Amino acid sequence: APERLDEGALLLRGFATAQAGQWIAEVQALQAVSPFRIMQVPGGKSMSVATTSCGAWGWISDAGGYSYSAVDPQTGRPWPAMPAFLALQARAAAQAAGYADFVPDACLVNRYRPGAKMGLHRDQDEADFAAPIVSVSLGLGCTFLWGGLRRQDPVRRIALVHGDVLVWGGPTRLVYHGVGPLKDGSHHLLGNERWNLTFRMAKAGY
Ligand code: MD3
Ligand code: FE
Repeated sequence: APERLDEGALLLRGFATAQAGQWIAEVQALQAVSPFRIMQVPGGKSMSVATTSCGAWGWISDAGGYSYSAVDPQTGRPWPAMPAFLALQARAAAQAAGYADFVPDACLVNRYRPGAKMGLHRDQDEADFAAPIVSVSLGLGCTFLWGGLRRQDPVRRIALVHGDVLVWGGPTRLVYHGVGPLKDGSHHLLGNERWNLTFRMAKAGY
């Protein structure tokens, strides 16, 4: 049964474990077309996490800021379409958390190697905050940092492992969150990496 973390935030432990092989194969196929790359953030620094996307819209960052783009700036081509398996699984996870009819138009994939981290931030580049975000963890576990609606709010630490799926919506959709530095380790499917997929409604209405 989903674990309720807060109003609108549910943790589905192990939701992706049984079919992890297919999750990983889908990401491998995607990154063969639109490879993982390190983006620059406004201010000029590089992210420590490598990213790619699939679906109608992909998340990008450059010196000018964050946005969603229909074209992969590295290939000059549209992002790969969202595989049916991924769209279906994201929809099923949202459904299990109480959000019916989730049809994501973007899936951002983050690749962490030891030391990679993600600082506290909010996801606010999407058009419609009524839609939830579904996040899937694969490979090495991590410490997920979960704050509040204000940057200075206290931060909870939640251990996420391979196969865990989080669904964020409602009052928690705009919380500050991040990921602590990845510890070195060895996962039987992904070696020293952690992959995170976040399914979003970037543009379409919900
Ligand atoms: C809560 N990714 O890609 S996933 C991101 O593990 C991102 O790679 C992290 O934060 C990762 O933007 C955390 C969990 C997550 C994702 C999006 C959220 C939690 C969220 C959006 C709103 C609230
Ligand atoms: Fe985020």
